[in-house]
Amino acid sequence: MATHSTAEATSKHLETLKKRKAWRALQAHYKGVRSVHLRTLFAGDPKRGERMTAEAAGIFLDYSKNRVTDETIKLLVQLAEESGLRPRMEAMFGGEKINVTENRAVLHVALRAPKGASILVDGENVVPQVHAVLDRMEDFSKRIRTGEWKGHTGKRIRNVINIGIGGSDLGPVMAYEALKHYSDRGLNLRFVSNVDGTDFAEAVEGLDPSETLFIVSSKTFTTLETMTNAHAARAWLLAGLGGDEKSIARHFVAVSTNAAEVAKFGIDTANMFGFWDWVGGRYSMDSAIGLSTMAAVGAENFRAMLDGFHQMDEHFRATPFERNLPVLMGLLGVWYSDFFGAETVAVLPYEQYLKRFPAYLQQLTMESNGKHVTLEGAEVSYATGPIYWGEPGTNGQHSFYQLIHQGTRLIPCDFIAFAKPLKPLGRHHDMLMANVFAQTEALAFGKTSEQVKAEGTPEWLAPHRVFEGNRPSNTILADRLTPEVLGKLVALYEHSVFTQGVIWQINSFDQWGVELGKVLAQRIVPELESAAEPALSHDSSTNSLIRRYRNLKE
Ligand code: G6Q
Repeated sequence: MATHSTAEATSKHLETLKKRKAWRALQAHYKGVRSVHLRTLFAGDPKRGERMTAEAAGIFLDYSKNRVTDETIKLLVQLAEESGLRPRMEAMFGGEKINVTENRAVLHVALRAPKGASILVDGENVVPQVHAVLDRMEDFSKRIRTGEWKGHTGKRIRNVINIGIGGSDLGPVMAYEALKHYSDRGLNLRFVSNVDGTDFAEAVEGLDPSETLFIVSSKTFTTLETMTNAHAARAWLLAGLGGDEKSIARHFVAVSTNAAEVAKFGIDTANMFGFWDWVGGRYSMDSAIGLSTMAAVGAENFRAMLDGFHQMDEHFRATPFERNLPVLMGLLGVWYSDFFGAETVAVLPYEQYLKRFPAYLQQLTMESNGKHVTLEGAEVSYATGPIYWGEPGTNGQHSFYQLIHQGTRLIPCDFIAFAKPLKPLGRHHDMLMANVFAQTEALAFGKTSEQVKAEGTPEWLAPHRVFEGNRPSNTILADRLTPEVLGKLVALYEHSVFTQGVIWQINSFDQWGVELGKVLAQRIVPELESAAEPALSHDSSTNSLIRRYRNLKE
């Protein structure tokens, strides 16, 4: 299925990961490093905290508080090289069909390529198409933001509701929250994703249909949840506007690759914003899927975000691995997952506006690298994508940090912080930042039994108050959360996920794991809805749950 050049680029790297020289060297090296304490590493190298850092495009990464030595980094970089990270990167940037199970190119990098760049897919330069859609998005957003676009009754649009799910929801929600500071507060943005009717009901609560515009965001325009919600929106609108079908054109626009289905729904395809099969859902927030983001923050800010993405793309593509932010972060993830057996990564943004960033990253990382077979379909014999989770600081400190500090599991943490607040308020920001630095310090260095006892703690209580430390973290520091910086941050994680996928030899760009449940649900719907008692042929648990539900439902 793969194109020849992709097959060539990958085949020589497809010997088992565990047989690679660097992997075997890392295994031996791990035995020497696993019990070395960060206290020792820092004591032995007073400049470690200055040395083990990297900076690109205004994003500073301090990785010194990781359980690594220079040798570890050297071997991990070697592993990336032996895994063919460089040619795989070039295959992606070059538009090769590296998503082999879906026979697609993977070109989110083209979405932020500057005008004039050339990226070929099947011999065609896609960059002009990208910019043509961006220009249309800009025109539309301007009309919404200035009030030029009127609803069916001539009223100005005050509410924009994005209907989408997964990649057509999480990015827009995250970006809207992240960039709220830059948004037009006269426009009320809401999001509907869940097929749970409550989501829709709450999203339209208190809204006037004559002032409301729906953006139906769906690459396929066939997704059950999105179509169900879009039809609910249609009915809500028509009920509010006296049933006039003509109102649909003024209150619905679509973001999709499927013009036929968009037209069937009744949306004028003149109000459809397209993208392409080489944009994966979870990599699409910078495509037309970002239309709600652009409506909220304006085209200039959206383009600044794209520029930020692009700067990180360039850094990823051009920088030697040992100074390459996404590569370093990706490799550290491999080190903890595959050698230390860490099962999760905590992402801890110390910026309230990034409150949905961990949720966004969960899809990006876990849908991409939650795979158990290699590109060639062989079962892997090592751990792949870890579980990502997190909450904004400092809230997490008063809940789950206990386990990170004193629990029995190793949880590598990414702390994300900004030098300048968007909403300066008294001493708040210094307090927030003091907590970032204090947490990484406490995690790394802990508090010994001697220190605890020296404070006069009774013997029996001392073990409870000891922090063993040696808990690794990255600190990611940037100047301020701007649209540009948001683009850089997302691209940083996108490419870190890519790096890991290459090492693990998996396809980070398909998502077959979400299919089975969807198919089974479609089969069960009529069994729940039929008036006559259906003949059920599931297992005994599923059968009896369905019967119980049928008996209980209204
Ligand atoms: C993302 C996935 C998935 C997808 C949704 C929505 O990478 O493919 O989360 O985005 O299932 O799909 P549609 O945009 O086609 O409605």
